[in-house]
Amino acid sequence: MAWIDRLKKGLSKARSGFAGSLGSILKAGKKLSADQIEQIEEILIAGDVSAGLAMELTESLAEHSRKELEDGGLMAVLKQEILERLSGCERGLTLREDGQPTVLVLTGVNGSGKTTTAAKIAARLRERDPKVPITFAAADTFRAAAIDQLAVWAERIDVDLVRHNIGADPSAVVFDAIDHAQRVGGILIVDTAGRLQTKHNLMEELAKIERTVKKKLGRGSDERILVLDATTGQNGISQASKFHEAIDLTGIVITKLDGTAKGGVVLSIWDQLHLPLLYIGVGEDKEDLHEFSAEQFVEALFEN
Ligand SMILES: Nc1nc2c(ncn2[C@@H]2O[C@H](COP(=O)(O)OP(=O)(O)O)[C@@H](O)[C@H]2O)c(=O)[nH]1
Ligand SMILES: [Mg+2]
Repeated sequence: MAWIDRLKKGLSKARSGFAGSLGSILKAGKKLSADQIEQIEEILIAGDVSAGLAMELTESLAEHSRKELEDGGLMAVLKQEILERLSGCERGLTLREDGQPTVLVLTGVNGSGKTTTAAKIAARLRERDPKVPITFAAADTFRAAAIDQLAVWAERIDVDLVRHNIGADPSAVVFDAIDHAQRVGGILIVDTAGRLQTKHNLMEELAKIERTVKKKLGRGSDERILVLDATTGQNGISQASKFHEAIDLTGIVITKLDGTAKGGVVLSIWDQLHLPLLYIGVGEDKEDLHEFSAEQFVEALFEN
């Protein structure tokens, strides 16, 4: 299935929920009543669009609705506004070209989709260049199942895996994984743990991983990516701020957009944090992750 079709399928809940509610008010380009204007703002906020941005979008629609518009004119205004708001948020993954290994660190709370995303990114990179060596570092040493899950993916996609035993220091895994990546070259993807409270604070653990990268390579990791579950909405945004404060994130992956009737989190993240959206996930298959395109997103979200 082509990506645009997967995306449309993945966004079907959001399309009939959030986007559908907006569409039914905005259709036909009629002038908006005060009630409808209020309703639009409520739908945007309920759809995980942050309050300030919802107000701005609503004001713009109200202003346009006072003008003479063709059928569907307001819908076009909304799409255009959203595209403008998302401008700058697309960015491709940083891949080094100086012969040193590229280091990507995936972070996020438990269950957000880190391990699956590590696998999907590896599969995407493989597709792009089948010859590039890829290594996984199993730095979620908290549960044996977490290491095994990554091992299964490593075998399926045919990438190298550096693992230690359960309970090992995640930084020690990263240390060895960098050694390996320096030997074979290519890309190192570090899968980390997500539990927030244990004997070691997660943020300290992530900071230590970063120090290990710096010590080994004389520079930081190339990407520190937050993997965010779209169904956590505004809560996810405050999570993102915490991770950002702790480890200076470089980008975001939003997963599980197929599981939400909203979708506004995509707008809110960029609006509030200005962190680029590298990929979005719309399902559990390895083909269900793709580089983010604002235009495709808006098209898939609002298509009738
Ligand atoms: N529906 C859906 N499920 C996803 C997506 N990404 C990950 N998952 C599922 O979310 C669950 C947790 O993922 P996992 O990668 O283990 O999360 P981790 O704890 O952050 O490593 C798994 O069942 C994944 O298959 C997505 O985009 N859509
Ligand atoms: Mg995991």
